[in-house]
Amino acid sequence: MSTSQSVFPGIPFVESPLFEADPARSALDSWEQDIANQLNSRGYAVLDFPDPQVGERIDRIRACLGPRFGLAEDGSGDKAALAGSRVQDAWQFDEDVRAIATNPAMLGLLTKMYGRRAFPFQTLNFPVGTQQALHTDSVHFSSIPERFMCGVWLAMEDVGPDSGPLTYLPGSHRWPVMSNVMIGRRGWQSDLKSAQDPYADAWNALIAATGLQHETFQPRKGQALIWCANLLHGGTRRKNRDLTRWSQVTHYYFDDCVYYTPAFSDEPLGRLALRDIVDVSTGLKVPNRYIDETLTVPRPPTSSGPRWLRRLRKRWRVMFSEPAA
Ligand SMILES: O=C(O)CCC(=O)C(=O)O
Ligand SMILES: [Fe+2]
Repeated sequence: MSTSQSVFPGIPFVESPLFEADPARSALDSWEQDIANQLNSRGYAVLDFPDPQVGERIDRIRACLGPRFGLAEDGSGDKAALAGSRVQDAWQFDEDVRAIATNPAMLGLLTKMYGRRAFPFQTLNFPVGTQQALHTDSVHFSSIPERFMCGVWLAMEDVGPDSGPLTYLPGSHRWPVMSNVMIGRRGWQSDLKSAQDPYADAWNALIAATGLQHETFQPRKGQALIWCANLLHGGTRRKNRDLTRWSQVTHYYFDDCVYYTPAFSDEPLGRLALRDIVDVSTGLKVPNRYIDETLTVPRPPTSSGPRWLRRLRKRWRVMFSEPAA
């Protein structure tokens, strides 16, 4: 075990304040050291996806998913109409999506980088640029302890400047993790179009104050980028809407954490919008755990269903969720 992990088991190895001085770094091979240094200093790392068959897998995935987006076998079709398109969790029916998400070299690498076992819990396949506003994945997929989450973005074709490449702010991963507490907002049972919306003003203020500059990722097919949970990133404008920008994003969590969505939580009051997480590698649910205890925190009820059920839920809400007087 590294010094950093024995002193700070609740901080990912590559994000630890002890990272630079940690003798455990010398136990990493040079590929791992390079990636660890990139993650630590910039909040992302670029690498060739560690699978010799990745090119063929990509071709098969595009052939399988293309028709869902109205694209013909030769790739022709109305790309402009694909704004916002994605397939979530195609790993459930596509063996190649699953193989990329569960790539053993990637799992081994992430496990070393974070100091806990990594597991994939979600895949997203995009046929075109997302144009998604700048955000951190932390506000979608938070954890306690914080930062035990990362994304791996795989280029499923060469990406040029006009198809809306991925963008990010190197160094922004070192900012405090955005929370409702910081921006003075109540989250529990709030209604939002997107879990990232409440934090946009705060991120914009940080960008203006720090002057951090955007970079874009214009990779070759088969290159990948790992981003830390708190790295600010998004999709740039699709300057040419006839271009595709096929990609797979796999989101990873790490063992023995609480997995929740901060936008719908009030952490100090113990109200956590817990996530039901499934490990893509095993297809099994992963329990929410804090140190050596499994959590059974009440969840926000939904407002659908018959009247008797809604009444029951309301009573349940009053019993478990109202602030103590
Ligand atoms: O591919 C992109 O443009 C961004 C995707 C993203 O932010 C995510 O999946 O977390
Ligand atoms: Fe993201």
